[in-house]
Amino acid sequence: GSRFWPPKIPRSPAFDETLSLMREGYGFLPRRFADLDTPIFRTRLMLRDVICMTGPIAARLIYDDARLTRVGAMPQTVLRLLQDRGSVQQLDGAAHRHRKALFVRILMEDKGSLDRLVATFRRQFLERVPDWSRMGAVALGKELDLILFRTALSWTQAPVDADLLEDDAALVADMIENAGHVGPRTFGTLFRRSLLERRFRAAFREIRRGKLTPMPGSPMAMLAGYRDVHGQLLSPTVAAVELINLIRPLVAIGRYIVFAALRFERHPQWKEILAEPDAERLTDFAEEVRRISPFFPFVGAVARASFDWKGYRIRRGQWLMLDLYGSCHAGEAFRAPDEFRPGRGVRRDEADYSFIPQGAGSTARGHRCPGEMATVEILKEAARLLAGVIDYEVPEQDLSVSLTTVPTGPTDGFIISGVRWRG
Ligand code: HEM
Ligand code: MYR
Repeated sequence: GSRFWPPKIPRSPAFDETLSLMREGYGFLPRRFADLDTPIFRTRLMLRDVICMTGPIAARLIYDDARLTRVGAMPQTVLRLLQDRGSVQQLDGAAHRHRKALFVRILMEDKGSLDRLVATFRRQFLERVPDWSRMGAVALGKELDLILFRTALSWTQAPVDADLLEDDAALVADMIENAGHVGPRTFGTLFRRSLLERRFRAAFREIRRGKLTPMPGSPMAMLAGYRDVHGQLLSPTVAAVELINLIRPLVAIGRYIVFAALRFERHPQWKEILAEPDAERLTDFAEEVRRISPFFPFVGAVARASFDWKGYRIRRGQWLMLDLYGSCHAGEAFRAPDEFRPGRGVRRDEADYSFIPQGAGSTARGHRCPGEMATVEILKEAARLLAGVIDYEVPEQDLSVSLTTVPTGPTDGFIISGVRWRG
């Protein structure tokens, strides 16, 4: 990179920048790296000292599982809306690797499991098309929440009563929507989540008592049967937390699908190209959508012990932050980074510390997202459906994407109309 690692970590002049972070969203970190002309600076967030970093060198550090932990790395409300206490993300060392292997098996190694997931998504999507034709205007994001929630239930085999399905889908979408800020809706969402966790906990207890038998090989069965490093089964509480860690992020993929639909509007040639399915070009498109779209803004980590790194002294307990969004938009790594160019051919690659929308480094040994393959495959399937299987109009609306809201999306949500099968 062209940016210079200074001998001493510069400090941002403000006393505490929590309010600026909330105001500036995705732009907060990139703006300060640019203004201070450095890939590293120190500031205070929520009155706590934090070192903020960007780029591939920093990504190597933040995804170094030996020296860092995710415990204490995000505000409690964010933690409990997303990964939650007791989750794989809150484990370190051998216990983390052992539990992570379960996610890697379910989401990466078991080809059948991944194929079932994509096929389920396709079926759930196609099932909605006749209704969309009758509806006139369709809010794509909301429809995708429901489609992906149904997909997640069917694929994991998580039990949810039919009459609660729409409420539960909205709850899971709210976990994601509210993770970026603390507001009046945070606590209501946390409370509703606790009720869902309670129901899932009860389901795992019934499995233990032999009163419920999940389909063998399903994620529900894998979670129920998983034994940790000490040969212990997961407590029903932790099993429920990890079940939500499969369901919630699958629903989050809908946000990338909306960004993909938005790209089809801005670059209609890509809709034409993908109307004739071509595996490589679908991957080019899906991966470039992951690179360019503002989604997971940054990740936090905490030093487990004091150490020296690049001439800096990092003290035990030091809070660190890595700019994922900015790293994916760095001019040093990507030519014309703000331009949508699927032809650049970025791919998920554990050796590439620049293209890191869902974390960096080793999935099996560090905290990198195990859901990337599932995300890419579902995104490809969605692109195939939107470009090649259905036709629709995009009526006049505000399609601008605010970079100050986290997470974000098109202002009017992305409304489509006149949905029909492609002739
Ligand atoms: C971890 C983003 C989809 C399951 C992560 C991390 C990021 C991320 C940035 C790393 C957090 C860290 O370094 O501490 C995303 C985004 C997604 C997505 C933007 C788009 C929808 C998925 C999917 C699944 C999933 C589909 C599973 C079905 C997980 C789990 C972890 C994780 C279990 C914790 C891994 C660990 O701590 O070892 N995700 N993810 N994610 N993700 Fe995803
Ligand atoms: C998931 O559901 O796990 C995947 C996507 C969630 C995106 C939520 C974006 C807001 C995150 C704020 C992170 C603050 C970390 C210090």
